[in-house]
Amino acid sequence: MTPRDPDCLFCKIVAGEIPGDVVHETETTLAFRDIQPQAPTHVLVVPKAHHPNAVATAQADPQLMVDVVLAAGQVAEQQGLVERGYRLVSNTGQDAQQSVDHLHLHVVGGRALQWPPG
Ligand code: D5M
Repeated sequence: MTPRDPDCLFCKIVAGEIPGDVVHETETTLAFRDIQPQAPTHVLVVPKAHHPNAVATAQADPQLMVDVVLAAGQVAEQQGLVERGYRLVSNTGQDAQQSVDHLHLHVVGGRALQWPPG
């Protein structure tokens, strides 16, 4: 059975209990637009199963982490980001300002991005 946290915002979007602007779906992942976009294209790719962050996902289910990264690549392709490039970001923990404890890869692109991040 897919692990789920009943209090988790992204579990609720995966379950269809909260609306999401879904742009891509696979058997194990869902991708939807970020409600606070930081660039012309800003999509979040999540595993349908609840895992708190990227490392925890890779430890619990390595193939699932691969699925999430491959889905992010498909989103980048679908959104026309591949030619000019894009950023994959996974914030982990307090100092990184992770606000939802369910792994999400930010797929950010559509403009020239700054480095380093804040
Ligand atoms: O990123 C968490 C991201 O989740 C942040 O960029 C806002 C976004 N967010 C919050 N609620 C929603 C809903 N309901 N739909 C879509 N996007 C949402 P973090 O890396 O944890 O700071």
